[in-house]
Amino acid sequence: MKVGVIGCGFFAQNHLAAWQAIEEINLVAVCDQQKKLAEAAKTQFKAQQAYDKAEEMLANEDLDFVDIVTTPASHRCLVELAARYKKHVICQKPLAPTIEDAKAMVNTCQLAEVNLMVHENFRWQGIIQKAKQIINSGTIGDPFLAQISFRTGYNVYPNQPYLAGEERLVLYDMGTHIFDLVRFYMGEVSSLYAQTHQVNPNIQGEDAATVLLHHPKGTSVAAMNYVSEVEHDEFIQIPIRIEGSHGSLEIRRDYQLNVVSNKKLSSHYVPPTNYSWGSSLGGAIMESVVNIQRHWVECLNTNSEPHTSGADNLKTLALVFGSYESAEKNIVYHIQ
Ligand code: NAD
Ligand code: 89V
Repeated sequence: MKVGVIGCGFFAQNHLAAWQAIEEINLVAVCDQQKKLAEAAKTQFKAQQAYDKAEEMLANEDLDFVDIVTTPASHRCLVELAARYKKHVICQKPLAPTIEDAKAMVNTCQLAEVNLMVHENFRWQGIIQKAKQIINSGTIGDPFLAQISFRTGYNVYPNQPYLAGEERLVLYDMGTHIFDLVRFYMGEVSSLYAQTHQVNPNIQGEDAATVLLHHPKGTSVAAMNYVSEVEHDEFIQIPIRIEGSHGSLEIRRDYQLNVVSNKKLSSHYVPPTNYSWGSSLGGAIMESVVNIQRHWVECLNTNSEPHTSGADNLKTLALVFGSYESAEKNIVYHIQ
């Protein structure tokens, strides 16, 4: 399968390394409006061509799909460009700055009959998948409470300077991941209540948020921030605790997954698969990127819908934008 990658900045290094490792993939072209980044990616990841204009790449190359790893403001025009060229398309999270943009993108891809997957990688970490398998096996019974958090003092701004200027920060950048996990484990949400704070005075947006989410048969508590100074900073692991009618499970630091069922404890050590090239964000991220990109290849081979298709991701984005509305108006927000 022939891929062209658009955006060769910070996070694209992980996509590119993963494409290089997937046997079925031929990295035909890379594109970045900063030509030197495209040239560097071409050399490092052995692509055949480098471009600084996405349309030129699409017009010149015979691609099976494009992979968009730019920041969100450009996502809509690039996804719609790919759809115009009838290319299947992967797009990084957050899919778009507004729900209207996101719906339009999903609609355009449906009309063009191309697949759209949001590169929502967190659920593809091995330990997160293992916890899901345990829940599906019925070991802890029916889940009624989930606590999912991402609270870190890790300085995200040197790698991603644009985050400091975002008027909407942690719910938008990190909430997309956390709400996807909420839906993955607990199903759809009927209403939510959110509170946000800006703790760091040197940035534009909210950097701390806590959200209570109501499901038809349970509750989730999602907490996220980019400011907590704690003894064990778990960046980029995600502590999760899920309680069910017959037991509970907990993802703890150092890749420990503890399960209590019928009063018995079993402990599993689920470290990420270690890829030789690594990732500046850690092994769990690299593993999740390889896994989601393999999933995409399998979906194209079997003509099936990716788990985090554009249409699926609209439900995650509804929680992101609903949380902002809840926090701004101090109301319970009901999901339509
Ligand atoms: P970045 O700014 O480092 O890289 C984006 C690149 O896209 C830049 O080099 C820019 O020149 C290029 N670009 C922008 N518009 C373009 C266009 N129209 N045509 C060609 N090139 C264009 O940003 P980043 O930190 O790599 O973030 C990219 C995306 O990845 C964001 O959506 C971000 O949320 C996401 N991200 C995800 C994770 C994760 O763990 N899943 C981590 C970091 C970033
Ligand atoms: O996942 C992300 O989008 C990143 C980070 C994990 C650092 O928040 O912005």
